[in-house]
Amino acid sequence: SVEEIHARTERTVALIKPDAYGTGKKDAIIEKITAAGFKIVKGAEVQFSLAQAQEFYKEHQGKPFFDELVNWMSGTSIYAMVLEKEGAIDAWRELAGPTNSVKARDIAPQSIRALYGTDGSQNAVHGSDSPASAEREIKVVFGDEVSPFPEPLLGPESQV
Ligand code: DGI
Repeated sequence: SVEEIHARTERTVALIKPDAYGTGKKDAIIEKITAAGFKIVKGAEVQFSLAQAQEFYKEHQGKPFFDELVNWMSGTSIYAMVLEKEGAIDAWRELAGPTNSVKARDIAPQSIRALYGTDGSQNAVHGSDSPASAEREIKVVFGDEVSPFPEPLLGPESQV
């Protein structure tokens, strides 16, 4: 049914982080994203304020790597996207690969983090980890500019 299709279609946040964006890997990463069947609902170069980076990563507040992470993520431009497809949240994390780019090169050598990331702190891309995170992160990055939810699919009876 239309409801079932709609329920499985998700939006997620993809960020191309400074180590990949600053070294010109955007086009190669976007090629992998579109080849995997994602629709890019929105894409924009952004630079986080420090407060915005702290808000984005607030679940990690207090951890030893927090300050370095938010300073790095707000120190230069990144490329932010909202991706959409069925099961987008898990599908994008799968394509991105394991958190640590060095380990990713053993575990998932074709993943984006293996190919374009640096190490355990700087790993090329971000992906939301749940529907609630995706909704929150879309608001932190894009405000009211982008809806966290896909457009409802219209059945033939709705099309004039
Ligand atoms: O969802 P992920 O990005 O895969 O991982 P996460 O939400 O647990 O962590 C967010 C980012 O913080 C991650 O992409 C890299 C960094 N990070 C996570 N764990 C560590 C870390 N950085 C350092 N230096 N050490 C860590 O243990």
